Formats: sequence, structure tokens, C-alpha cells
Amino acid sequence: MKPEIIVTGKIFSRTQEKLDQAFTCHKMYEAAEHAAFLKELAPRVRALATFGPAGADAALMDALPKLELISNFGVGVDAIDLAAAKQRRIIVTNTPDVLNECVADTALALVLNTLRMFPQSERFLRAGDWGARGAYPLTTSLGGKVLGVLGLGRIGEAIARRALACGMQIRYHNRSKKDVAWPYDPDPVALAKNSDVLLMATPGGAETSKLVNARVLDALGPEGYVVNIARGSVIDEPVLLRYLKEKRIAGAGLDVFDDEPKINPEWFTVENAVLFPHVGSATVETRTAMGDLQVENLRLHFAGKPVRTRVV
Ligand code: 8YV
Repeated sequence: MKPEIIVTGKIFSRTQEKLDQAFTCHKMYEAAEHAAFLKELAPRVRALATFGPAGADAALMDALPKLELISNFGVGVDAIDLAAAKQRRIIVTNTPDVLNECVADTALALVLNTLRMFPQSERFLRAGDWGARGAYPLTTSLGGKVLGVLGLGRIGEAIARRALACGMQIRYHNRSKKDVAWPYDPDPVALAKNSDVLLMATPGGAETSKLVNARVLDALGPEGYVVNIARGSVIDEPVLLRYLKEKRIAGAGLDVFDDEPKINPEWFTVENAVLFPHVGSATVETRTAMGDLQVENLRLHFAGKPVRTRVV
């Protein structure tokens, strides 16, 4: 008999197929009544497959007293109540490393697009403005600019390597100094002051909530750019919107937002921002690798073995 698991939300179809091969999957997102769905499954379900924003809160854990494992699709586990999981001795796994290069590609694309305004210049062409309204206005180069990485983890390092290839200089701020050659700044304000582009690559969650606020943006200044590949929560979004409109910073490139995918419609009118719909890891190859790791953690656990990528 295949073990029974709950899948919280619709996931990548290839991963769902692999889950279906190994487990009997109960799809929470298809259930009309969550409470009745959970009550029926509670005596039998020992594992949960979840992802990104769906996460798992304490109430869900309480509804499943036999739960032993929450296997997340994604490196970020900010939507999972880790303290509640720990308290209930529930193992939480994520999918680190397999997405580093892909997310770093997206970050570099945001830096390039934000400074060089390629999406805006393409809109200019498509609107028939090229020639009719002259050439597209000049933008600014990456070469020689300082990229300040807020959160120099494995993804941050992969981003830094790409930025170096574009002739940028690197600085960073982390909770603790790392064994790297790049200059360290003691706090986000100092990093912003010393950077042309402030790039967020921290985890989400309470510890980094609104780490980038008005003080940090003031330190970055009107020539500075913000790029966020982390979580919407890391930046004070209403303040960022205002600063962009008032040109108190030069521009922003964002892959993540508060309350995504229902983003604030004010974003649609901000010309000095390049906006991606959370596509950091969104390639077939990377999502396949992430899904495989999610499935592997589940399989190992049900085989009585230690999981591969444990968070708590
Ligand atoms: C995914 C991510 O989009 O890994 C993460 O934490 O944010 C992205 O790679 C997300 O997890 C998909 O659910």
C-alpha cells in the first residue's frame, strides 16, 4: 500500500506525477470543505507536500496529529510555521541549491533590465515610437557600479559572480561576516550608502521583515536602484512605491511582492520599475530538480531514513 500524503496546492505537473507514483495524494486544494477533508484524513496522513505561499500553519499541523514531515517545494520556508513544527517534532524540508543558478540568472536579468530599461525600450518600439519620437533615451551602464548584496548566501554568491562578469563591484551585508574577499558593511543602511544597486537575497519571514525601509532607501539615494529576488516582505512596499513615484530612488526590479499574486495595482503605472511575476526559479529544469528533491525527502522519510535537506 502506498503511503497517503496531503498536497496543499496545485504543483508542477511533473512533480505531481512523481508524487502520484510513490504516494496516494489527497489534494487539499480540490476539497470543498477543508475541515471535513482534514478530519477524514487525520488518522492516516503522516506527511504533507507544500510549496511557496501555501506553506503550513500551526492550525493545519494541529488538524493532522499524525504529521511527521512537511516537504516544501522551494528553498524559502517563510510560509511554514517553523516554531510550531519544531514544537510538534515535525520535520520540515526544503529544496536548496538546485535553484541557485536559475534564481541568480533572474536576478542578473532584473539588474540588467532595471538599469538598461530594456522592457521599456521594447514597449517604445512596439508602440511605433522608434523614429517617430526619435531614439530611445540613454540609460546607465552596469560596469563600474557597486552591487550591494543584502543576504550573501549561496544564491547571493551566484548573483555576485554574474555581476562581476558585467564589470560590477560587490559589497554585502549579512548577519555575520563571511569568508569572502568582498567588502562587508555592518548594516543595511551602510550597504545602501556604499552601493549603486541594492539587491535583496535574504530569506523572508519575521527576521527580515521591512529590512529595507525609508532609512535604507534614503541612504541609497536618487541615483540608486533596488532589486528584490527574496520576498516582498523584505522591503516596505508602500514606501518603495512612493519613493519610485517621487524619484527618490532611480528604479526598482522586483520578482516578489506583498500578497502576490494579487499585487497592488499601483505597480502597473510605475514606469521606473521592472516587474517579474515571481519567476526566479521558473524553468522546467530547475522546477524538475526542486520537485525531485521534494519527492526524495518524502520517500526517504517513509523508508525510515534521514531526509536529505532538513530545515528543522
Ligand atoms: C518558487 C521560491 O517560486 O524557492 C523559493 O523559495 O520562492 C521559488 O523558487 C516557489 O517556492 C514555488 O512555490
